[in-house]
Amino acid sequence: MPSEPGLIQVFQAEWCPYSARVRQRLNELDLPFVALPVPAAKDERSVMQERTGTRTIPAVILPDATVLGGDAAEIITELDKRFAEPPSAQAQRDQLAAHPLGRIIG
Ligand SMILES: N[C@@H](CCC(=O)N[C@@H](CS)C(=O)NCC(=O)O)C(=O)O
Repeated sequence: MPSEPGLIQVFQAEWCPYSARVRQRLNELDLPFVALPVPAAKDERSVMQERTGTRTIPAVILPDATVLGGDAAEIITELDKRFAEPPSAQAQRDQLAAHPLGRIIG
């Protein structure tokens, strides 16, 4: 699994709606990130465990090595403390709401 110390790293999976919430917020905040796939089976997430201290996705490592874990809502709260929302964020939410295949997560 690659390490990208200069970028925000997100341990996540496409099938995980909590991961989608965090990726959505990172996009709204206009923050580039690396999405790191994890095995579907929790007991196979040993690399994630070593790097973040947890096997529950999503978990985020910031460029300063801070690990954000816990509930997706808690991760988003911590992101919002650190990064200001740009004006473009609302336009992204509007696009999602207007999209015929759009969905509301969480
Ligand atoms: N309460 C957590 C739930 C996260 C969660 O259930 N993640 C699942 C995948 S969608 C997982 O990693 N489960 C393994 C585990 O039991 O920790 C949140 O709000 O983010």
